[in-house]
Amino acid sequence: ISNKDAKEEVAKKVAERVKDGDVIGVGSGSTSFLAVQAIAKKMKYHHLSVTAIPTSHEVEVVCAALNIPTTSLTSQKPDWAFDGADEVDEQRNLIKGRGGAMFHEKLVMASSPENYILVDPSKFVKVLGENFAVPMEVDARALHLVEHQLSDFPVEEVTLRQAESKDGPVITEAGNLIIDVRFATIEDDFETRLAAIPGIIETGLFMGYDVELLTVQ
Ligand code: DER
Repeated sequence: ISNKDAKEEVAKKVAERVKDGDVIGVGSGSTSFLAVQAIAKKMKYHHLSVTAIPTSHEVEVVCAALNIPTTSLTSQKPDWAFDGADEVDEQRNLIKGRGGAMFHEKLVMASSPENYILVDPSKFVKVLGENFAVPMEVDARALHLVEHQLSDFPVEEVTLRQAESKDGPVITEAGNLIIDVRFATIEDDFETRLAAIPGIIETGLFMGYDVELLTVQ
């Protein structure tokens, strides 16, 4: 099965879970995008009323284009949520943030009683960090402080994420920078230890969350 077909399959699985009246946290990234399309189709076909809590401007625009009403965590919490991931290990720890939305994504995941992670087989790893660096949203004023405090970790490389169609670094929706940090190993307490460093707004480590994986073999 191709990766694209696998993503389509997984997107359909999450649309099957939609019930009338649901408030759903919607992740960012290409797999979540396919799921939103599948949900919009089901809403139209079955005349369901669903409200989305988007995790980025990108997915907010997609919901608007598909006539899915949106709300925000400021107004209400989701009944359930779905999102993609860059890596999933055997304990269902995740690396997320390739798309740079992990700050808002983690807020939605932490606010949701049920979380479905949509993953095609390419996302499974034996050990976190095999394929992806860990993205971190950092206040620009803390860049040097954070880099200094990261020396207490087994860091192999720290890269400031540069924008593609704009000179200079990526600026997140919250107005911060993103560094991509490659670790030699990732221990279970890294998410909490990194969160304690002043200036790290959020990391792409999602460890120990009670998530249900939706995948296809
Ligand atoms: O950036 C993110 O956190 C996305 O959810 C990412 O982890 C998965 O994106 P994909 O579905 O395009 O692989």
